[in-house]
Amino acid sequence: MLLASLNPAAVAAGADIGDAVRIDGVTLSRSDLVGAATSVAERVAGAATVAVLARPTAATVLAVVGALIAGVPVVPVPADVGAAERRHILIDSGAQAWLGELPEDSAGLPHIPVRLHARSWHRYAEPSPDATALIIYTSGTTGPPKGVLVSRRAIAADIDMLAAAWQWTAEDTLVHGLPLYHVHGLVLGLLGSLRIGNRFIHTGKPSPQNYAQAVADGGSLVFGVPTVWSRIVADGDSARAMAPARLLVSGSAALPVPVFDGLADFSGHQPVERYGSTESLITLSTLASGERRPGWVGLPLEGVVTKLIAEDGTAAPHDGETIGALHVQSPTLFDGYLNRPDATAEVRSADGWYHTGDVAVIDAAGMHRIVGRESVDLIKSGGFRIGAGEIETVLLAHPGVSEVAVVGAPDADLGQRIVAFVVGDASPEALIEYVAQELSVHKRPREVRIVDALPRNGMGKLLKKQLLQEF
Ligand code: MCA
Ligand code: AMP
Repeated sequence: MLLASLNPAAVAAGADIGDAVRIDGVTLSRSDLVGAATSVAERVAGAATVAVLARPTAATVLAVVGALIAGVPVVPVPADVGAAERRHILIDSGAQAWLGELPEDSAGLPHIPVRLHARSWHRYAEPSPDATALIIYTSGTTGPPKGVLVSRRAIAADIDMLAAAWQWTAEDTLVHGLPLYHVHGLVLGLLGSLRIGNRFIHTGKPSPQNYAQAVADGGSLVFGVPTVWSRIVADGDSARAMAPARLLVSGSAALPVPVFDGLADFSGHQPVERYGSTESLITLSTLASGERRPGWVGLPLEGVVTKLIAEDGTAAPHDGETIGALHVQSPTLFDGYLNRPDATAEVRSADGWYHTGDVAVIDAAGMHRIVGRESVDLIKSGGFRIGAGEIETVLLAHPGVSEVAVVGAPDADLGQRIVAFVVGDASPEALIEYVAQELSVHKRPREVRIVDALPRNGMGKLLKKQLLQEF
């Protein structure tokens, strides 16, 4: 069973350990979760796909769990989504209704509300492990985001692999304040807790103070993106407040070495770092019982195989120095991009290898270090994956823009920050707001530079590396 701790028979027999989920001021026991989510399942059963506006609330938790009980694929929609991106996600996914919260603009879809106090004790058969659990939209280098088909089998396998690597058990209390529309917060944080059976605390905003409070409340397994950890270290007191936790885990982007060292100094815990993607789920991690090496993301999880392909197409040696393109094989791989067999074929080979787009080195002991991305057009900002192309397309539709180039500039807080170089006569503030309104708030450029011309080569191709040299 995917959400093993919500087994109705066990819950009815009293395996209810009190507060299973704490989120947005609401506390749900396992019995509350099973009863209310099964009531959601009754209202949603039979739908082909539903969209969930994934704000960190109890309604979102019940919507996702209810749809999973009924075997209906969920499209988590970013809480801060703008008009154009919402339109794209709804049309591309074919979502038939909004389940849970209704956004300001429902785009004409029917609404299935979630009632926190409704209860049903109907027993649903467990859907096939091959069934799609989630369709998660994620950015490529160009074009609008693609819907990644994530199966129930992949989710279950990933959580089990991570439980072994992190010694994660029902005795833990997992803490995070991340979005519930991406793998990190939703699959690992929420669904992981509901599979393993540990308590789950969502902190709301992932501020250093909220993390410190959640650990004081018993948090033992703490998840964050590097920006969250970096702010905790900068705060000092909050970093010291991590001491009673069992394991601090960082992922979604590279954890800077000074942040690793700061956490170790203040809290006494060297963080575990792990690596993955929406398409592959988490495939590499350092171990609760093993070496944690600053700047390195660890070993393949049980069942994962990796290979490094050098520029000449041969296998790169595992000498800790030779750089190659990272490919992974894993029971956790996605089932393709929805409606995009072309894009799927570009990254997934017939024999089951996923081409990650990341460049890495591997040492003789099998430890992996991520060196960077193959393309400058895939940006990671605050742990969010953002395509330069999608932002350029939107900005080009603005009447005040005639040419644009978007880059990810190095940023001490966000890892990379989005900077748009624009030829045109619009104000930077207006363009930033335009992207926030059309795509999503977290994709807005943090900086717009109005320039006379963009650097191009003789063929007219943009020279982004030249733009990046300005930083
Ligand atoms: C600013 N704000 C605006 C605007 N500008 N609101 C509307 N329109 C605008 N133009 C508001 C925001 O809504 C927010 O308000 C406040 O300003 C702060 O926004 P911002 O500066 O963007 O947020 P931040 O505090 O800098 O965010 C940092 C963060 C965030 C919390 C670390 O980047 C984050 O949550 N990152 C996690 C991403 C993640 O989970 N990635 C996992 C992908 P208010 O605060 O009032 O709402 S999965 C993955 O990568 C793989 C599988 C893996 O390995 O995990
Ligand atoms: P996403 O699809 O949003 O999950 O983003 C996946 C990408 O995030 C990967 O392909 C990497 O580029 C990056 N990433 C995730 N975890 C790490 C990590 N620990 N270190 C460096 N990059 C990471």
